[in-house]
Amino acid sequence: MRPFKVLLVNCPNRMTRAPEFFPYGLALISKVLKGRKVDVKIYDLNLYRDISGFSKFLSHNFKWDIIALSGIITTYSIQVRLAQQIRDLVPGTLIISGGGLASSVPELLLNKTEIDAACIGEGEKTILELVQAWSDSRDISQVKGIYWKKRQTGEIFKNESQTSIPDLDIIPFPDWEGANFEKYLRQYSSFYNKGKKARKLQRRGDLTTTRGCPYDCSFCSNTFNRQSIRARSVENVIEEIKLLKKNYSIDSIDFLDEHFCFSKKRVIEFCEMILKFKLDICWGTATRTDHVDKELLQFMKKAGCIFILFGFETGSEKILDNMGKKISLQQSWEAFKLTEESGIDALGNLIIGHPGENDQTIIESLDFQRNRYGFLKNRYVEKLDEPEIQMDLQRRFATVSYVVPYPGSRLHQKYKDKIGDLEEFMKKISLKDASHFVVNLSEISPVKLLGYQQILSNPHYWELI
Ligand code: B12
Ligand code: SF4
Repeated sequence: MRPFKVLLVNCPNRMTRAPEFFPYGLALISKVLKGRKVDVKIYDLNLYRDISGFSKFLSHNFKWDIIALSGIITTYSIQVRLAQQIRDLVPGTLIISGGGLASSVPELLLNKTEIDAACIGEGEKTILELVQAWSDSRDISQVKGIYWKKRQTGEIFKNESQTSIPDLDIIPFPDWEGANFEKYLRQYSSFYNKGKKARKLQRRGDLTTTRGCPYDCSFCSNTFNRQSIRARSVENVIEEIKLLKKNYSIDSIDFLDEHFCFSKKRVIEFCEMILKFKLDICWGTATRTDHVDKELLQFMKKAGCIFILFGFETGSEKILDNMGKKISLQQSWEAFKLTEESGIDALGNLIIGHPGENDQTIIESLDFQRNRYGFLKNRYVEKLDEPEIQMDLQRRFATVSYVVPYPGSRLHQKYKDKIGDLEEFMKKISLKDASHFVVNLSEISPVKLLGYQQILSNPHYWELI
């Protein structure tokens, strides 16, 4: 009997920037399948960005039992197109989709595309159940964690939810080889906009150490769980880093967690292990401003941390509150100051256009930008003539985006009337990031909001007004 064959396709998520991120989630799916002796291939369309190349590939390689698309919320249009191509070229195959898009709009995907099943959330258990069912009896009605469609009638079914994996350490390390890790390292693994120190690093590995987040910010469309968080053991993470260093000579890591510092004790333990094993690695991560303090930051700095990405979001207390961020402006400021004073770059995004946003709240965000900029200028005062420092400062304030009510977020639920037709909305956000204005939820006119975005993201203007 020939082995069961699965093709995993990484869908392009944006065209405006190079494919900087290794498809970590898909590489995990590949690894668990290989563990069951499934014949797996990853076709990384995000890396190659060549749709006609994909159809050529399919016409020559058509014996797939399952073809699985993977992509975040911005891959709707591309998944529609790919699913049609697959159906035309390989009519008998089961087409499934997993990742952020499938988790957020499963019914739309099944209604409007040739996709047969949408997998919700964490995929390691679901994909194994699906493969097992499809190879045994071709009946997927008992597979947990999916929505699926009866092709003949178009009827859509929602199966029982999948249970989450309580112990993340049982998940194997990603299929680096199958997912072109070396190619990402050679071509795309700099920290593009993460500060001067970071840009010098050459071989960045991406990994996650937690899943989920215990908070519930209005705009967040978390693929795992909001309200709970699970973490890998520090030993398990260190093991992965050691392997990445040994096999791929990485010099840096981007921890893609949403809230890396949720437990101070765990982060300190992690830093101690990095030092104990002399891993000599630079790294950066993301966390909330209310979970860092001086002691923790000192540990992090010593262990090689060079930047932390905070979700500052706004300089307005009222908007922080509206977002349900559960953070005060004072906490944002303190986190920024303490982080910079510890020698770690405190990076962070602002989001404008949230419900309740008005001229006054924008001015408050401008003040927040100005204060942070002023603080940094004072710190770098002796080097301010250096063009690299100037550019670095400019870049650090450029990440001001618009709030987008992505499906899966509380904002999406609440503002369905403003969003209008879901499919049209999904097309509008396809391949775009949140620097693209799609719907106005604020009290400001769209034209003014577009202007405010320009002003807030460019320190040059602040001196003029
Ligand atoms: C790296 C990253 C990116 C990368 C690309 C990631 C990628 N792989 O394509 C970049 C920087 C491009 C990016 C951009 C954006 N991102 Co982003 N990003 C992340 C981040 C930090 C890490 C992703 C990751 O590796 N996760 C870890 C792995 C293990 O999880 P995973 O990839 O989701 O995979 C699991 C499941 O989804 C599932 N799965 C995945 N594929 C498949 C396939 C099959 C067949 C099956 C069965 C299962 C399955 O199983 C995997 C293992 O359990 C996450 C936050 C997070 N920590 O997850 C946000 C996140 C994915 N991003 C998000 C958002 C909103 C965006 C933006 C749209 C927002 C913005 N500010 O502009 C932009 C879009 C810009 C654009 N057009 O691309 C949301 C996702 C929303 C959604 N529902 O899809 C997240 C969850 C952040 C959040 N909390 O809101 N992002
Ligand atoms: S925005 Fe960040 S803190 Fe808020 S729910 Fe999402 S991941 Fe958690």
